[in-house]
Amino acid sequence: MRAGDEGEADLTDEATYESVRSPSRRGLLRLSAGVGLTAGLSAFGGRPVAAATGIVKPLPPELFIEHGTNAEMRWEAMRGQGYLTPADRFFVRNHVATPLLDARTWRLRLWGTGLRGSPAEDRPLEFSYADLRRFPAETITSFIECTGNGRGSYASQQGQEVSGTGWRLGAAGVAQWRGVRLSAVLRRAGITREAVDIMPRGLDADFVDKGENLGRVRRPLPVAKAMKDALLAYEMNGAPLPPDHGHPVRLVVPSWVGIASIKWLGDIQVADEPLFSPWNTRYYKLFGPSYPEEGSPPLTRMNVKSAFELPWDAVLPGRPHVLHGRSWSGNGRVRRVEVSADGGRTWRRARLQDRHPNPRGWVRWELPWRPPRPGRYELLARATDETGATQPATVPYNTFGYLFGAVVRHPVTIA
Ligand SMILES: Nc1nc2c(c(=O)[nH]1)N[C@H]1C(S)=C(S)[C@@H](COP(=O)(O)O)O[C@H]1N2
Ligand SMILES: [Mo]
Repeated sequence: MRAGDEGEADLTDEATYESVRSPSRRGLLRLSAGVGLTAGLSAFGGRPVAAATGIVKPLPPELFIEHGTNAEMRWEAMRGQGYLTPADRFFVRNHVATPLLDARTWRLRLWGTGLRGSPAEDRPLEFSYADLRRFPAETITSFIECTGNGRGSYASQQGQEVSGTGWRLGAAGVAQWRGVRLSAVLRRAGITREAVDIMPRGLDADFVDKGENLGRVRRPLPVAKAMKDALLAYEMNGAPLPPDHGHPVRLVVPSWVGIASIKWLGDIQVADEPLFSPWNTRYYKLFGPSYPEEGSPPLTRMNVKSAFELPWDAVLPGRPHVLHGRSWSGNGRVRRVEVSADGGRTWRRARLQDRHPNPRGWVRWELPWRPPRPGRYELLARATDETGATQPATVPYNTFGYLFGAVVRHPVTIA
């Protein structure tokens, strides 16, 4: 595969072409000033289709639930799939619209006081896409999960009103990511011992929250995590990164809150002092009566979660079933999954299908179930990870509804 050719392969696909949306085009026009742009309008015939989401890929209703600029995967779409979440059904979480960038003119810019010689923002070190592809490649399998995944359950299970997208559990997916270790690029760029934080920033348009322009999406990451296992990814599941997932290059920060995995990466500030942005001060911290006035520390690892590969409010025939699901944790491997079909009175151990689960991915599980009689049921799944962390019955409220790690009560009807 030749560097630089990849983006076009996706974008000439008829379905993708048809679904290109006007908000994306706005992002594209805005970026045409300084940053590498796609063949752009010509690649799309100059007449992108208007739509509300700003997402490029098709969002068929059997695979997705749309939430404004975001799209959640329906969990039944994982039934019969292998270990990985195919890109066509991987959730999309966009603060603004997907920009269309051209790998051929794209550059990654590194600057700041944590690099030798302290290159200034307007005189950065630059790496082209081809430069990155010349580094040794590495492949990792890792989940990306939105910090607010499961948020809808604060209202539906705990009666609490929280702000943000009311996701069920479909704001998570596992993919195989191929790219370059961030540590290799930071070393090549001359990272110093004094460096403490990096701040990766996306090339999507400025994020405006209730009229206030907060600039481009960017979130500080401690150098220790950056050097440990973060990846500059240019492929997802063996294909070039699709536009909605960060084409041409995104960061993948395994096990951490999804906001750390900055898409459409444009530049990285490397600093010898702590860095701040709204995404580690105002958002992605826990606020509320259970937390300090200034909020919890910025969130890092995701918590333990489980999901059934069933439609929400599924209607199932009254014969025996095999229930399928997946569980994952930002702390490492899931060791045990229990399922209850009687509201949590009795629990049965599910069979784990992945013998040596990937600590950064999920584990698939199954359990036979014979529904006793027709009617409404709530199916519960509770996972425990290798650190002993498990899913409680309830979680403390926080204003943004982050990290809903409690057992989710999945409604089904037996006909
Ligand atoms: N540049 C940029 N990067 C971003 C975002 C964004 O809006 N802009 N959203 C973040 C959030 S909140 C999440 S959960 C993940 C979602 O990744 P996905 O859309 O590939 O599933 O991307 C993160 N990276
Ligand atoms: Mo997110």
